[in-house]
Amino acid sequence: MKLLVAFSSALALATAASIATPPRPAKKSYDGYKVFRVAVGPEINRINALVDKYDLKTWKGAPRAGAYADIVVPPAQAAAFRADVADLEVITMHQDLGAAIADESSFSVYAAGSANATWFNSYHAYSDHLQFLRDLQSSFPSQSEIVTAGNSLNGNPITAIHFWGSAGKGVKPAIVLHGTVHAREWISTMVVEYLGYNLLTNYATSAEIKSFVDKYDFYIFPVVNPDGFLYTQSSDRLWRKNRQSTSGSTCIGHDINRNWPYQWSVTGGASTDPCAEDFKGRAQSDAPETTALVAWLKTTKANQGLKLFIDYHSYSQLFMTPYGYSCTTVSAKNTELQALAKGAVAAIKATHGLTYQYGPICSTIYKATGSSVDFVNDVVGSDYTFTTELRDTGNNGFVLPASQIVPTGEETYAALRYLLLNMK
Ligand code: 0X9
Ligand code: ZN
Repeated sequence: MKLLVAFSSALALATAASIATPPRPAKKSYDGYKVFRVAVGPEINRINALVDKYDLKTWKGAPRAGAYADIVVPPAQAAAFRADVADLEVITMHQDLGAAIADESSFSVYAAGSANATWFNSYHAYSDHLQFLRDLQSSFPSQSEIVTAGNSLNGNPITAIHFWGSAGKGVKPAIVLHGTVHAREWISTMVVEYLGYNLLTNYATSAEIKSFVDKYDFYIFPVVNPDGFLYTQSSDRLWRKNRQSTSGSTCIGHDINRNWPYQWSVTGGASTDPCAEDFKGRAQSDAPETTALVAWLKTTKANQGLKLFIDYHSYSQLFMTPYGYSCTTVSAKNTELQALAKGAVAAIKATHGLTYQYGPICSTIYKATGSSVDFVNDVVGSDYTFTTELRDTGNNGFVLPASQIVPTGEETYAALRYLLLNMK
């Protein structure tokens, strides 16, 4: 009865609020949209011309010769585009992107107080992610706390669960796992939560996990770009950046993974166009999310040391090391980092048989300036720094079926476990 009362007054409030608030623009429909993967060879200029002609979005940066271009095509242009690339190797990643999004967005209802493994059977609303973290924390009240690294532009707290082992809070070096920098990379949210959940809930029963949590303090940030993530759920599933405006432009969003204050001015690894998906911002660290995380990481490092930082993204199945800003400069401990990355991808393969490639960001994926990894490696000074691109390699891309959350979590844990066992 109490529940019913609470529900109906919440409904009354919601109704009142909806009368007072102007109508929100409808969520962007991707019904009938196709996603084509085109193998780009010497035809690079032709592919670029088609992207311009039909004003198409690409999922993994601008098309490059020798790589696949994953291209989103609205229904009205699909037949013409397909005919234009009829002589090339083309895979249809999504026959109907809207249908895949609808399927993925059937979130299961989360009842507060029920943080258990069924959480990982579907994707979830942002408010439920916060509730799940609070519930997990209250299941381990003497061993964990909720922390925030500061607020996003729109005032959403950048939230983590922090947990520790037998030595108590804040005395061991930190391990920071960081997801959903890019709003549409939903698998990274779930996987970062999976890693935290696995470590915390198995502490009492697994001697190995106890040894990890006794050795390090874990800070698990499933969503470092909450404004963007909320926007993917309210308005456009494929939004990538934060929700910041730029004077002189009507385009919204700065790419947080091009905004970190280190080697930010290097050219060729980010865009200066506010409308681009990889817009670097007008100045380094001008995104509030970057500023907050920079300060928090520096403080955490000063207080307790920083052993390991991993920034989780999707998709492409890559396990990468510094640097993004240069393809010729390598980290001082590159040999050791490559050996660890090699072991991590072997551990991934041993879990469900999937192949991940590894290597420095710039030579493995593309040049990216102002990325978190370069900053954390060189400026904050983490002992070990990695970033991954999770599943898949191009069947589903950003819209990965919920049935893959648990297996992706399992193989990603295997990689983390390898690092925890082998870092010096
Ligand atoms: O462009 C990026 O920031 C990364 N690819 S993504 O599709 N996830 O946006 C690649 C840059 C490498 N850096 C990290 N993965 N952190
Ligand atoms: Zn990303």
